[in-house]
Amino acid sequence: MKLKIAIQKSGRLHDDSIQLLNDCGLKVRNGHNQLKSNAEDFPAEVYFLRDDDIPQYVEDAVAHIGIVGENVLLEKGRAVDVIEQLGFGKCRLSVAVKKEDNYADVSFLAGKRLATSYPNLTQQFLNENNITAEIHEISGSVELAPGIGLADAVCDLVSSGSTLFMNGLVEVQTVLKSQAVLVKSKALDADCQRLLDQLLFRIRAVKKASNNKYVLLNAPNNSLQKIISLLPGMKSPTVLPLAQEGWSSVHSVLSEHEFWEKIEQLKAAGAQGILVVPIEKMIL
Ligand code: PRT
Ligand code: ZN
Repeated sequence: MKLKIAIQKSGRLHDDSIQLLNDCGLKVRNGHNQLKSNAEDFPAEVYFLRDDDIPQYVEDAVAHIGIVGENVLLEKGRAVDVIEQLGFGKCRLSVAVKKEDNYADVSFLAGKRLATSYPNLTQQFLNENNITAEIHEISGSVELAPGIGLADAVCDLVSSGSTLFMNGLVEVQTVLKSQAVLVKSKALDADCQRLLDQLLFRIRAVKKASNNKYVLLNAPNNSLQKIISLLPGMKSPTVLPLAQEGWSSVHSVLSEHEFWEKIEQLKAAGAQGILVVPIEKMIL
């Protein structure tokens, strides 16, 4: 009995997918020249596929679970369950027009030709806005379409925005925000579900750790209370006396989003020698 996991064979999600599985203790050999590979140290088999095919493999339970972008998942409309957002592969599906166009609102798109690799999501967006426009489905280099007269606008994936910029386009409307997600087949038997639960426990511990930092600092004892109040820690901070009289070492965990603000406050409260260390796994 093995948990069958579908990931992208090559492309933008491949490395992060392999990394996540490795961080969860599933050693997976790189699959550039193979269709599947056995994981070491966990009863799992990894399938390397085009990302477009992953939703269907999971719907059909050929793969029990998969890692795929929400953009692909929603475009394909397959019946699978999303179980976890994975925090990588972040991008947005956006409408972009030529920079010289006077775009005021979505009504600009009425009667225009829109090039996209996401015809379903684009059509849905147009419907929601009561706009009738022509959709030209193209599979790659969508951003070139307006420049060669194939379309008036595009609906394409954007991350940094530099591809649009280089092609004289400006992003005017976000259709969807996307990131990689873990999906599962609706038809998992009890054995698969048990393996999935084990893997999910590990994924959550890895995710939690990557959102947190371990912080060590030195504090003068007279500002210890103030510093402790700034650091919640998992239960409460660890405080150890330093060899030097009147000083303590304080250890705690800080979440990524409050990190910089707290560091400023800690310095202002008299903390010195602040060390910040990555956490590998975090189990609460
Ligand atoms: O071969 P296969 O079919 O598996 O791969 P693919 O070529 O279809 O997909 P791939 O590897 O390009 O992307 C896989 C997934 O990564 C996408 O489905 C998204 O979920 C996610 N992702 C995140 C992105 C981007 N960011 C992204 N920037 N996918 C594509 N892009 C492209 C975009 O299409 C445009 O051409 O990058 C360009 C824009 O990037 P910026 O940084 O210039 O804005
Ligand atoms: Zn693809």
